[in-house]
Amino acid sequence: MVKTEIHTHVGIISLNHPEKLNALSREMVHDLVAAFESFKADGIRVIILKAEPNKSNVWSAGHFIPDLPEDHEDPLGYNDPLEVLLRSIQRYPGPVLTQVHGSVWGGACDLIMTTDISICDPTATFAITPAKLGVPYNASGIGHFIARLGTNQAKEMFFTARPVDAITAEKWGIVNHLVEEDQLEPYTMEMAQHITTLSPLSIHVIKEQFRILANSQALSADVFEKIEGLRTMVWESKDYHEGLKAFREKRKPDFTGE
Ligand code: YXS
Repeated sequence: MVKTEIHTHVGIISLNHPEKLNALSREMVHDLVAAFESFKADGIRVIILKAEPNKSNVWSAGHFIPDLPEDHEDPLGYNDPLEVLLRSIQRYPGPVLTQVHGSVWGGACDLIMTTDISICDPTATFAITPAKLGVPYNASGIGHFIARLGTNQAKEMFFTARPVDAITAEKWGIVNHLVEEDQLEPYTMEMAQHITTLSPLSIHVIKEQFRILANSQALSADVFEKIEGLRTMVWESKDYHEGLKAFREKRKPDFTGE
């Protein structure tokens, strides 16, 4: 479900499941994590993550919704495949760049927030959608958005679940650069190749410090348990089941807040 290529010290990973709009299924995430591991073993210094085109012009549709559990289980727990992928991006010893053409949804938007540098073209949009499905988003994920955007914009994205267009995404800092469609690939590759000429050890250690500093806000056990209690209430709710059922039945959900 992914394609990989290597150009000297740059590794390219492309999401490649057009039939399901590159939704992040268990299988796709497994292949992605394996690609990161293999690039790490080969000493690849910079990774570009991109997506093969599809008819809907979707970069990724986010979590593969049929994988979300319906049996009283945390849908975004520590061992959820997407969470495992986000940690492998954060711990990759070199920068992970995303090259975005098309719309980005839900968990894939969290993935963009977790990568190191993002570049998009005017077709890109970004939406974070738990409120459309009744999903209790997790604290680490909300933290990724606050870190990248600040609280005001992060709240707007979560509370409206509306796609943010490419111009706004650049203004808000979701992406570092918005470039013309025909420049997306060369611009991203030039930046990646430039980074490979710099000290990989220095960059690795700086990236690790960014990761540690971003997680340096300690939560007390009490606060952590409170957050988990609140989230449990949501995934055990009627709304969560209604959100998943409505997706299966291809209709709008009818949420009651129960
Ligand atoms: O009916 P078939 O078999 O052809 O499959 C359809 C869709 O069911 C499938 N598909 C997905 N399958 C699993 N998980 C998904 N997230 C997903 N999205 C799409 O792909 C086939 C083509 O989709 P279709 O016919 O709807 O294409 P379209 O061009 O009419 O519409 C494109 C979209 C992206 C607007 C539409 O597919 C859509 O709204 N997809 C869901 C986007 C979304 O809300 N993603 C969030 C996933 S949940 C998640 O990431 C977190 C848990 S959270 O929400 O908390 O952030």
